[in-house]
Amino acid sequence: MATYEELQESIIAGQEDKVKGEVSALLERGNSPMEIISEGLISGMSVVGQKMKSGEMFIPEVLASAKAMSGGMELLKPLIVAEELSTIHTGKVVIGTVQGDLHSIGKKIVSTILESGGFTVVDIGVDVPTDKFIETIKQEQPNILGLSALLTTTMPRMGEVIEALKRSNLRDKVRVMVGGAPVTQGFADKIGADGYAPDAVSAVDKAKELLGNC
Ligand code: B1M
Repeated sequence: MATYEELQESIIAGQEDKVKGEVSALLERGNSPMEIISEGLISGMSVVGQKMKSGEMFIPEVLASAKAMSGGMELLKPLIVAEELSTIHTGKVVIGTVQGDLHSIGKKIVSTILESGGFTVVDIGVDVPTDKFIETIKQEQPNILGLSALLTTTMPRMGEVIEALKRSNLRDKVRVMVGGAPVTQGFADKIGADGYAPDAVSAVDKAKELLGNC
């Protein structure tokens, strides 16, 4: 019988097949998809982060953990969207990780939970140049632009995107929400973002709040 501790261990060990088996077993036992994500997948990944920082884990091992996490998410994503999808169309979000930053996992989780909250999400990936954000906003005309960054070196790109929005006369057409492990409310305020969310669940609340201000 799988436990959250075992699932965390399998994420840390980068064992995708085991992760999938444990996610399936936890689902069969009636655990909720959201709880499996937070108590198993994200908790496991935060241990990976600590081990990466302390030099106990290296890039190839971290990549295996990331792949194992994505494997688990593949099983959970359709369930979350089917289980919690609101029937009310709430708005459109364009989301991406800023240029120079390849971290995709948190952004993908935020996208999934936003979809489950009834938002239409256009995920334009990682390492997204500022011009590409501007071009996509012109094409998609979203209510909200979501920017993710996991590196202290790429966080300043968020401010650059906001400046580019101003230059393109788009700043008053879209609300900007920022997030990612190193991002704070103070940083969001400093660069002139409209909202900050520390995790995926609060990202949905913040997006709904921002939509109310559109
Ligand atoms: Co990287 N990495 N990494 N990494 N990596 C971190 C971020 C780091 C903190 C690890 C550490 O040292 N402890 C560190 C950054 C240090 C810093 O900047 N101060 C780091 C580093 C240094 C690097 C490299 C430079 C390492 C190197 O090459 N020497 C390199 C950079 C590559 C690049 O981007 N150019 C690198 C590479 C990688 C991998 C490719 C190996 C892999 C990414 C794989 C992938 O994403 N496909 C990786 C990983 C996996 C991590 C850690 C271990 C885990 C990140 C993660 O997925 N967390 C990470 C350590 C950590 O964060 N503890 C680390 C799980 C995820 C669910 O959480 O992404 O925070 P998170 O998302 C959350 C919230 O932040 C929030 O909601 C999400 C869900 O709750 N959120 C938003 C995120 N985006 C949001 C947007 C919103 C709202 C909320 O609104 C729009």
